[in-house]
Amino acid sequence: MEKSFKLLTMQDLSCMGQCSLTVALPILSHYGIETCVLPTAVLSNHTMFLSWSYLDLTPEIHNIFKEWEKNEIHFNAFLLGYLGKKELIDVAKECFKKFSTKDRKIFIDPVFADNGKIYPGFDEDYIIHLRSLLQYADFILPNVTEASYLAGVPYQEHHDEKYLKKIINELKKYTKANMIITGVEKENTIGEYLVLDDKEIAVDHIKVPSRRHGTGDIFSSVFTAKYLLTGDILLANDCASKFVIDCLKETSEEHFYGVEFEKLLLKEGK
Ligand code: PXL
Repeated sequence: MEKSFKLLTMQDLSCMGQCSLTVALPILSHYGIETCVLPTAVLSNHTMFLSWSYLDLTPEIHNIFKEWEKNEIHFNAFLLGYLGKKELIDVAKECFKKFSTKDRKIFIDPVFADNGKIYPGFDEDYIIHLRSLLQYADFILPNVTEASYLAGVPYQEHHDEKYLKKIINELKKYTKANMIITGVEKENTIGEYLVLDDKEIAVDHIKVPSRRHGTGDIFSSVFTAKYLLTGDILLANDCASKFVIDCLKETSEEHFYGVEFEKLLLKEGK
């Protein structure tokens, strides 16, 4: 990584709930990556709680862009997470166009669904729009549900190879990016399906019997950091999945809304 390497992460700021920016910022910084933020909205808490407040920051983003242009600011990498609003997909395209260095890397985690279901506030129109963003990515990091919806293949609980191949064939119509499909479940394992330039690899881990919100955000942050530091996709995937699994093991049952990742981050080397 060059000396003044800067990453921009664009996602919401949920004041409470251990997701999006409150996860990406500490993790990327831990790995020594200068992390700039483009907060798309401020929420009281994430949308898996019963209720939440939402302040849309899209109007302010236009002011931020004007100043960045004046100050000739550019970013070497971008990590996109939860956007939540169709207009922000166009804003992301504008952001890549105006503020990318020549050799920029773009990581897109198309956060909008999990466990076969779309999160509150998203619809088919959002997904159609999101497809048009995938062409900009070097890496996409959807979970199986998001990959299914983006591909237009009906979600099925059984994540067999035939189903995954169907999804991948459809996704290839929208992007040339490497794909890291997370949360691929088999009988006793959970893992990732990696679609790289020259090969496809299934990586399996022993299932941890707990689920929490925010694990996808942790995965994409560790993956991005490790890939930028090493250029090794398999290593980045192994580190990200191991970190998520270790965090889940450390998270107490009462901690229902997210993952207790902070103490583990202290122990994590570079
Ligand atoms: O963890 C993904 C995420 C990010 N941001 C918000 C969310 C969620 C998942 O529910 O609601 C606001």
